[in-house]
Amino acid sequence: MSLTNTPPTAELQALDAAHHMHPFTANGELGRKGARIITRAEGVRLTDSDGHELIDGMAGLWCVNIGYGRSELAEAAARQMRELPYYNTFFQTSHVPALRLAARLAELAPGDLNHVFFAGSGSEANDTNLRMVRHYWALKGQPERRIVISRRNGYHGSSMGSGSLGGMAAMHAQGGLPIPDIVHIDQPYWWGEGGAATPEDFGRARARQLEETILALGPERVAAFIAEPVQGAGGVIIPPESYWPEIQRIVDKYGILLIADEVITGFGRLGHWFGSQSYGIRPHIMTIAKGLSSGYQPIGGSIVCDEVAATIGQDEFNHGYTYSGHPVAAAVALENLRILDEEGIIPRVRDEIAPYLAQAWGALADHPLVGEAVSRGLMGSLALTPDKASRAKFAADPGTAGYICREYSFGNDLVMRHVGDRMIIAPPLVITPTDIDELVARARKTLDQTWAHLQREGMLRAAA
Ligand code: PXG
Repeated sequence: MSLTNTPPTAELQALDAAHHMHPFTANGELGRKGARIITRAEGVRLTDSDGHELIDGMAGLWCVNIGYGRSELAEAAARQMRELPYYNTFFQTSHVPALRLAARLAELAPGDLNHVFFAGSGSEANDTNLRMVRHYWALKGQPERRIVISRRNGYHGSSMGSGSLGGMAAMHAQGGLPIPDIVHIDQPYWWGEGGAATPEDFGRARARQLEETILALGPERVAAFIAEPVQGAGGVIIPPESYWPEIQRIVDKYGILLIADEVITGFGRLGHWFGSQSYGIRPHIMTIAKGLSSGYQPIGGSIVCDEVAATIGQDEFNHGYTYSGHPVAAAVALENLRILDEEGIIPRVRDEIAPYLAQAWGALADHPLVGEAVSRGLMGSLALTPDKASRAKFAADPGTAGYICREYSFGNDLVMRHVGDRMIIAPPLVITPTDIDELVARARKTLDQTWAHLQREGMLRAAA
């Protein structure tokens, strides 16, 4: 039964398979299987073309912070389209939505992060950051400071620059990435890589790789370090508490710029406006996108500190996008920020919803398939393992068990993603305790089915 007036699913899938190239997808295989077609959404729930209702455990792609169906944002967009649908901010012009949004972001951002360079996405914003930090050092008379240090299994976008900043091996394997002068260090992933060390010792050791790398390269060649406060696309990797204070110490000691990629952690996901506030990090630049507009419009940007902005402002910065500060996107973002603020969504996440999720999601750790069940704010993950005690990986190729689990999850009307053999969630911030109970119940059923499947297929074996 279709709840909408859309054509039958098979017809839509055939059109999709014939003409639509999906991102991060083996399109031939998807074409044979047929994509799930999402037609409507409200609150934390999606409806597909067959009328199934799913809980969206991923807030779209980590972005629909205020939930679906907020007509105020549609009205803000329509109003702005009638008044001024487009104008640019190049060549000595400005417009009201962009300047108001910049001013609002300066108000919300911590410290002296008072200046905003707009982009259309997180990838574009990180490309801006890469050029901005190198140009900053050139203007400071240190043009040899070009290297940006980032992390393996970090994610910063999909363009040549941002994909190079990211540390995704599968991305680097295609199309000639990374570009020069980007150096990757290891991630603070204790469960997967910490061995016998305590989480705290391991977190400190991984942070000290930054110092070792700066010293090996020569501090005079290092421009910046970029990292996500909590790695999202890498599998919701929550760093040990020792990690960020040590990173901050090192960044301060060598005077390099710190870029916090807040594309996922910004706008309430960790119970503060920005993840940096949750960890006490003091970045010089923050990358933003996604939750800035709750995904209702494509918009991103860089929030830049006084000193970097003043230095960049000495010269013409030869950089910008047609849609930098797009008026419709900016108007929608402003309305989204108003709702986040006036409805007290972020303090509710911090004081009520995140602790509730931590307890309900954390309880999945008793499942035989689950090595750890962790969350921070409204980002959560499970490590699937054939042997909890030894934190073992599966003998099967990485991601095989995770993919099976994801398929059961979709079958149970829960959008839960897999990254390798980690299962991840990042629901809309407006999720209620009742919805969380439902989400966790579906996740548990999914784990039971996955465990039975793996047992049946003889796949509960640890890698040698
Ligand atoms: N930084 C971070 C931390 C991100 O998570 C980007 C930058 C790039 O943003 P744009 O708007 O250019 O996509 C992201 C995006 C996944 C997945 O598989 C995650 C993202 C994008 C696509 C897929 O979890 N994050």
